[in-house]
Amino acid sequence: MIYKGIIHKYSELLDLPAYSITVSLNEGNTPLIPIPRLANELGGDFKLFIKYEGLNPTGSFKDRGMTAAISEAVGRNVKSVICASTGNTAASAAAYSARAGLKAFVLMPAGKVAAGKITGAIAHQAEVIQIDGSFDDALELVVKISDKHPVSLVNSINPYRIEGQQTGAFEICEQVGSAPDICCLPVGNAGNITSYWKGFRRFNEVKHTGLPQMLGVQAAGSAPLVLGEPVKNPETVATAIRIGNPARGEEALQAAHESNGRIISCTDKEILEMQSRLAQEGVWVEPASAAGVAGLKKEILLGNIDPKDKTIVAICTGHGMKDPDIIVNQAELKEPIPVGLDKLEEVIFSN
Ligand code: AN7
Repeated sequence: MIYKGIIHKYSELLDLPAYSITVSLNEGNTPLIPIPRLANELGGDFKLFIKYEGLNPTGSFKDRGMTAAISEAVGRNVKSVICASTGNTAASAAAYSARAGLKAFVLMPAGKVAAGKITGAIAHQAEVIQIDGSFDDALELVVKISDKHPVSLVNSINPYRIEGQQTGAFEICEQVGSAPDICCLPVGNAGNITSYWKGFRRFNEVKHTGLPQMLGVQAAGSAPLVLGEPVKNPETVATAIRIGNPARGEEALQAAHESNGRIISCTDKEILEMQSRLAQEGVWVEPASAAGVAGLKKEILLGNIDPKDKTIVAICTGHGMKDPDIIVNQAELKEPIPVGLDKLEEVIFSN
């Protein structure tokens, strides 16, 4: 059977209005990659997998929810959509809007969006509006303007974003053969953890696949759900999750509570170290995407999680190519060498 995206595959499990008109880029169907060496390093005797969501059409997990939100909007004869974004939502909204012939307006915090994301939004000809403020400021603005004017909001406050996003959980249950014991993932605006928990429960109702513990991980400089209050000036190198007042924060806390899981934070250093560690397994993810695995490592080392005999799935939400600068700025690229075998031999074999 030809794969045609998550709405086509999971239509019976998704609560989308009948008037929706599917707009798809064949999103979803992402690989579950075993990472046995890292599991060994963390004590062994357990199975660790990465759900590599960076392999979605626009390079992030956002495409699952966006296909649903745009399909609903098109069915309602909407002409324009709007979102606030730390970057990935904007790139996804831009691509799906382009495909549907809609106008997309995307608001982003100036100077705080990774290059591959803002470039994606521009490439798909969204109207890119940078603001002198945070993601949280941008979200407040787009909520207000979409209440007042005929422009549809496609942030994860939009319930169809959550519907589509659940399919990540469905796929994991099918790929593993059951729900994993633990599912860890980064948390920013908290749409993803809300969706995964909903998706695992939905799949369990229908297919009796069981339920995982949810481990949500925020960046330490932007960890409102760990601190128990909004963060006014969130800061982190993981700009995707530089969010101080998550729209679905309550639901994220509920997911952690109901699943007997937790929401914790990791420092930027821990996040970047894990990004590098995963790259050494051939899996290049953007910094925010490494936060889930960094949090898992932390919990195992602290003795808060005993991984023995467990199956653990880490959601890696975005591709490393989204944020080339983070790598380039940490690296030293050597000067070019003249064309010549002796020079090449010197570079390769002189040490
Ligand atoms: C790579 O694009 O909020 O907790 O505006 O890009 O569902 O917000 C992105 C969030 C994790 C957090 N990993 O997910 C946006 C945006 C990556 C992300 C998150 C984001 P949520």
